[in-house]
Amino acid sequence: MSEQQPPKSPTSRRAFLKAGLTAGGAAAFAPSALAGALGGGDPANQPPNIPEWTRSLGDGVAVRAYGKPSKHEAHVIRRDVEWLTASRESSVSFTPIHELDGIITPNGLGFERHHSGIAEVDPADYRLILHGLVDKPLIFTLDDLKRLPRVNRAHFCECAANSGMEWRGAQLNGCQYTHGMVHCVMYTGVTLKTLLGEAGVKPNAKWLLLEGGDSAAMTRSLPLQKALDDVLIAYRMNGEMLYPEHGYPARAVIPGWEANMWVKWLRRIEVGDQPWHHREETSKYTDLLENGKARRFTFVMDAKSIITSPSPQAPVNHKSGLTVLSGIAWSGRGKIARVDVSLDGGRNWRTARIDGPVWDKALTRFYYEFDWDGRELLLQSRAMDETGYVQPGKAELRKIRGVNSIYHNNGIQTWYLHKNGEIENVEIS
Ligand SMILES: Nc1nc2c(c(=O)[nH]1)N[C@H]1C(S)=C(S)[C@@H](COP(=O)(O)O)O[C@H]1N2
Ligand SMILES: [Mo]
Repeated sequence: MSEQQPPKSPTSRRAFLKAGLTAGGAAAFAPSALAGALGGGDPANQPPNIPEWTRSLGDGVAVRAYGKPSKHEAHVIRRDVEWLTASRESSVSFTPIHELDGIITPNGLGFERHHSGIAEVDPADYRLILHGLVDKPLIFTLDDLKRLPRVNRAHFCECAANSGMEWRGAQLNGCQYTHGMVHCVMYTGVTLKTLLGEAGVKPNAKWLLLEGGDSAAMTRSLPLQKALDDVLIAYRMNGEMLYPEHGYPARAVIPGWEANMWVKWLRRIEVGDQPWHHREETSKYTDLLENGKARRFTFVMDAKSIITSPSPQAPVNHKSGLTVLSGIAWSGRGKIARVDVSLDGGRNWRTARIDGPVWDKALTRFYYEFDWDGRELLLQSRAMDETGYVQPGKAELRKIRGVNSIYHNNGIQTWYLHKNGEIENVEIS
């Protein structure tokens, strides 16, 4: 083992800190420089006292062979809505987006949507069949997939039903429920173009069928053009193998398109010359318009954004002063170009600060820091993508699409910030 620098002794470190702070002026020792901060906790663990955790030895390395968050973060979990299909036949959970920052969703927190529960696939028995209008039908093992050239890409995955309960008006008090059917993960896998290249696609091929290995045998039709553009067959998420609930050992990643097409536990790809007919309950995701007609082939997820904090589950816990507003924006048509924020229900807009990577068809993080005077506010965010598309207001959206839809609601969300810091889901006209 190589020699490491000995850790600085607590005394010298404390002396250093003290020197640093005094240099900044005595005021640095005030409980908090930020007006209105409430603090809290147990004074026995706070300066100048020595806290409990400094007095005794902690766990060694062997105790946590696989790490997990602090016990104080145990509330940061996926949640479901009881009246909403929480059965084994059809279930959905929501990402706690109000508790996350940056753009990557941790592997244990991404929303789940299953039509027949989680298939527990044995990787040794995993096979992916590629057949139909190809020169050479092929069967890939998981090891075969791993031997082909790999790519790494972060993309958001949004269920078309995200925000669906809000079409008719403000319903659910928390962005986990109104907007939590989205996650953003760094996938590792092989491009579908590479797989199709191995098999050789016949000239009359136009559509692909993707089929899952769960008992729903979920199938979706995918245009060949999209398949050759940017679709991945992914087996890793954020560096780890896919988790079972996200399709272990392999799933389709269809960047920017509705999550229903991202077939999990992918077992078969058939190449054909037209779209297939699908069963209503798994794969139709059709939008009903006011006149009873339906929108078909609404694959792309339009630009959308949401303020994740403050939000109903993440209230403001100071009375006034410096306040950080933060949220996520995304577009199925490319990169996010700009995000605007309003504090007065859309009368005035200011440009938010984007921080972190701005990637194609991925979540993008924005911030807006402001000095809150303690008065009631109506918070909104509005995303713009690189095609020039601007996220519409809910009224604007209903004018075109009516209120019969469940899917593809990308309207602007309003949060009502009360004087006591609490936030409410509201709609304003
Ligand atoms: N095989 C299979 N793939 C599936 C589904 C399913 O039930 N079975 N659900 C789809 C739907 S409707 C959504 S929203 C996404 C959810 O992906 P996630 O569970 O990884 O978040 O998976 C899609 N792929
Ligand atoms: Mo979905």
